[in-house]
Amino acid sequence: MVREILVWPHPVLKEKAQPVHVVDDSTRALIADMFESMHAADGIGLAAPQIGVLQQVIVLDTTPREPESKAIAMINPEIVESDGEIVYKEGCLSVPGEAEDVERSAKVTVKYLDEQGQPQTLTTDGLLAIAIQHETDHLKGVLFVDHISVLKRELIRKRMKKLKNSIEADKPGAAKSKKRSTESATRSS
Ligand code: QAP
Ligand code: CO
Repeated sequence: MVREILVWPHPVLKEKAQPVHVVDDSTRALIADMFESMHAADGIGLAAPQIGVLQQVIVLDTTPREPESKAIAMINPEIVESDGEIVYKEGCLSVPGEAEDVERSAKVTVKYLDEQGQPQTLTTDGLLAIAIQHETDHLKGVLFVDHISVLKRELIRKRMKKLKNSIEADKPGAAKSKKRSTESATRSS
């Protein structure tokens, strides 16, 4: 089932996710929903808090841009080693239409549980390493916008407010707010 992805600055995105104690069918159902929601939105990574679930679960699928990689789900991921530096223009499904340079480690080692509850260790670099850092940040209530300048963040905050207003205006029975949001869009352009 495709779930609604929360848009920053939704308060749930600032919360810390809790570890999963038992990996069972409900965990696997959550992971299936996360893959479905991420693919429907053309994303390469998604963390459970982005669909309002405060559990330490992330999904990654960088195959659209790195065909040699593979889709992967991680439960209770923990980065245990990082090396080097890389700057990459990151986006986020919770910050639609925005992208900014963020500095990350170039190479990471991550420990996690797989969908069977088995402990795994993965060392990787490239886009997957960036995605792992971006998604594990979400589990701590941290978004890429927390890594950029205050000025850039506040500009994005304004655009997200406008986006939210225009989405609400498009819902049935909201003719009045639609007019307001059209007016404000005209004034600022
Ligand atoms: C996180 O990001 C990430 O604004 C995943 O209009 C970012 O999937 C991992 C997306 C950078 C590695 C490098 C964003 C889709 C998807 C948008 C995403 C949009 C449509 C972002
Ligand atoms: Co994100």
